[in-house]
Amino acid sequence: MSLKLYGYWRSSASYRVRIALNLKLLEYEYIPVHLVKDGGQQFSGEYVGLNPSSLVPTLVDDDEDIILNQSLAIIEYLDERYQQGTQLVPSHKLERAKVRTIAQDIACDIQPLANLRVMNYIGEQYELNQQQKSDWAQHWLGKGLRSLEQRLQNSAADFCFGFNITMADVCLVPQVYNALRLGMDVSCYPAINRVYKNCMDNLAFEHAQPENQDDAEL
Ligand SMILES: N[C@@H](CCC(=O)N[C@@H](CS)C(=O)NCC(=O)O)C(=O)O
Repeated sequence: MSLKLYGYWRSSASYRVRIALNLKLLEYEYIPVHLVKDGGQQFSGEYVGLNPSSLVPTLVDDDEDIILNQSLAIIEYLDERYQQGTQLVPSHKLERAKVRTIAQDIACDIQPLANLRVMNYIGEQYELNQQQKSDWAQHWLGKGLRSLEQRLQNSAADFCFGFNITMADVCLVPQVYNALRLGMDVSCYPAINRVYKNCMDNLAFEHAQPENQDDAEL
């Protein structure tokens, strides 16, 4: 198989790429990288050779001899290289810019603040307990979801942008998954909630769910 995805079942950035691969109808080999076991397999020499950032996901496309990190770059690469399946990034420049805005709101401004290495650092450095770390994550996630909800008022119907699935939805779903994992109530964000539910009715999203991965620990 020419496409290999290094990821972790609960990683929201890996989850984004799994959804995109499914929507593009692409087969791939999934190679789990356990973010906690053995002190974190993302720090192993073999993985660092592929991705010096020690973060998942990493996509390898043997056909093109390319190794990519950054979920948004991977998703755009897949969308441009493969015409099949759902078009994730619109061709029209204004629509494309809007889709990238929402995707980056999530991937650049929301998700990184509650990343494992950040949570570990604030926990150790400032001696925070589990509840305090969770409060931190919920604070930033709540702020992000509130602004996202406001933005979606102008664009969302069934999905973030009207009636077509885009990269924005691919990013939204894993972020909502994280919020639910933290016990947050997302029903107070009606547009986000509606889009999330519509996406979860789609098999491409369902099959990409963390609990449906081979490395899931249930
Ligand atoms: N901006 C990166 C973020 C990647 C990222 O933060 N990955 C997390 C999992 S969602 C990770 O590998 N964390 C491991 C760690 O913090 O040590 C992307 O979108 O791919």
